[in-house]
Amino acid sequence: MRFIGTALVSSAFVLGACGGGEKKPEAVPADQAAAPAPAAAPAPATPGTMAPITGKTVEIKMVGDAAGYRFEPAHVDIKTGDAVKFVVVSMGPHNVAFDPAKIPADVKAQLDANFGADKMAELSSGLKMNPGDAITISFGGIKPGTYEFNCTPHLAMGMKGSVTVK
Ligand SMILES: [Cu+2]
Repeated sequence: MRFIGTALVSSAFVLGACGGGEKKPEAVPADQAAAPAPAAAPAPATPGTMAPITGKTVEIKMVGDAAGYRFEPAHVDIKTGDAVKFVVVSMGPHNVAFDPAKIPADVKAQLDANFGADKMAELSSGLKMNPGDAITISFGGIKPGTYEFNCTPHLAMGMKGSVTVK
């Protein structure tokens, strides 16, 4: 009769050996959970967006006659935010084009955008044929400097001008 007790004790040790597989989810540290994504810095004026005209608009005539082809006046002084309106008077087609090689890198994109709907190529307007047709270029967002322009069809005949932004 004394062997019965030994058999019961042996079988009890089989249980309880497993149960280590369960993993607790790692706790998220409180400072990480609460911190929002860093706010984006305020965007600079979007490249490609025309800067509005906030000042005056000065007029330059585009003329062709017996004396030749020219902008009248061939030079104007303006301020940042002013605009220049180029108006066909005679002997079109005329246009307004800045030489990309002569425009500072930090001016180019904004000046290009400032052609607005008149832009046909980089820093260049479309051709205007008839008296009264006009191209208005905003100088909003353009830093002080002198910017030379020309009329593409009449460049070889000396139709050039410049704008100084003060
Ligand atoms: Cu011209």
